[in-house]
Amino acid sequence: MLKSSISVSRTRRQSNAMLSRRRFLSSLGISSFAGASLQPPLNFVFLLADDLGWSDLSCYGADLHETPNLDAFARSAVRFTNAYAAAPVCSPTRASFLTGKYPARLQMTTWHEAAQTPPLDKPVIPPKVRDALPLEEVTIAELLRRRGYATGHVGKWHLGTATHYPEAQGYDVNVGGTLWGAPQTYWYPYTGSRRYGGEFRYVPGLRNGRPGEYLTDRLTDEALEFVKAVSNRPFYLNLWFHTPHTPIEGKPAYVAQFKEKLRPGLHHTNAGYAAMVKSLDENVGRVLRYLDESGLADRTVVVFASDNGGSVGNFDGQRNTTNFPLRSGKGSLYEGGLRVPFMMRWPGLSRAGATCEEPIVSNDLHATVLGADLHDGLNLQPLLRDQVARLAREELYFHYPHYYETTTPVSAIRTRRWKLLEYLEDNRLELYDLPADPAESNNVAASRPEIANDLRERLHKWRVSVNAPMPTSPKMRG
Ligand SMILES: [Ca+2]
Repeated sequence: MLKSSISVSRTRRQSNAMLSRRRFLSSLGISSFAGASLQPPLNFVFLLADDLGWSDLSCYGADLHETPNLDAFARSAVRFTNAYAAAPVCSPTRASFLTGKYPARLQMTTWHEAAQTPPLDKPVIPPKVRDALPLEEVTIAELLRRRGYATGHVGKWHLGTATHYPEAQGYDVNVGGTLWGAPQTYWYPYTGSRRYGGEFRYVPGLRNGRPGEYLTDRLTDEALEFVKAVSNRPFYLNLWFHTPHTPIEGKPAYVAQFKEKLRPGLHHTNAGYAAMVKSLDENVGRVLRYLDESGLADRTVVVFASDNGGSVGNFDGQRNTTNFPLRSGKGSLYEGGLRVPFMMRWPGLSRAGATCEEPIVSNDLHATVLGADLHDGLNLQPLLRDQVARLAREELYFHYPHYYETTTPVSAIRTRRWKLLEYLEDNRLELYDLPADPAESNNVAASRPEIANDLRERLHKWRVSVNAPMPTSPKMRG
């Protein structure tokens, strides 16, 4: 898996040997790991927010926002403080959650709409990359369905056009999953055009609604209907909210509530965004309450996460959010673009109210559900049991060879202490001592060249090993 330049302990070598055996058996279609983690079968509920920033929840330090249900969930779950999205934008992180692979290995490094149309007027030309998750990739849904699970997807998908919708990737049920990364509007009937380009957008499966109905509420209604219909057997549900992605449209009463609360000195200043976060929180609360009241909570794993850092761009003239104290936001490989809320509650395994500082990445979810290290992901179950345990992994890698309003093409490597960014227009390096400088404000690449060079070498080796798509020079055009 992730090769480390640091020598591995005997225990790690043994665990790697076990891993190889598992991989070998799994390549034969034999699962040596099915028994321990899935007997009796646990249900899985994966709640994913869209563009929710690292400090957008009260339990992660938000000041304006109010998230009592997610804060209560944190007290019943393990809360990760160094959890990373594999990419700073939507589609690649979603692909990494489902497959356990780095987006660079999947050749899916930017979102669906941007993948095939790189700009040609920049210092380097970003690569054309895959705009859909290949059907031959094995998703969590496909693996669990083979084990008899009912599988459902509700909400944002953004992993390809109709031939690559959830139904083609192992989900029995798909409500609302399409090629689009954002709804036209959060208000019923959720249709229209122009806001995100010319095409007419809608949310399939939600036609029979009521005027005044709000998308975040409706998706939860649909998710609970799915659970009620299938809970006599093991089930796996994705409830992938659009919230709080643009358009920034909160319920008016909540917007008014947060406008009242605004005062000088707050980091979060967008009442509409705060209203959307409140709706997200309420709906997570509805799901958790249903699991409690129906008796399912004791045999249901619940994961809450976001797909990339908070958006620091503007909508209707107002900044969406801040990832304070982290630098930058969505699109960037600084911490604000990558670090996300991530909480997991595993009955019989996780310690309620614990905090875990070990760096983890979205790739790890796939391995964790299976209970075995696989592809680019590690099984996090040992961390749920013991929050000061360490994973047998010395570094995480990120690769975004594209432009965004917050970045130029860039790759990064993060060890427990250091983070190196290599900007691909001119190969310039930035090195940060993360524990001492979590805001990435003091670039020490020039004063610590030995660290910078070692990390650059490891980053380059990794890029070659996964065949990472790279930008090209305009001189090479044509
Ligand atoms: Ca997103």
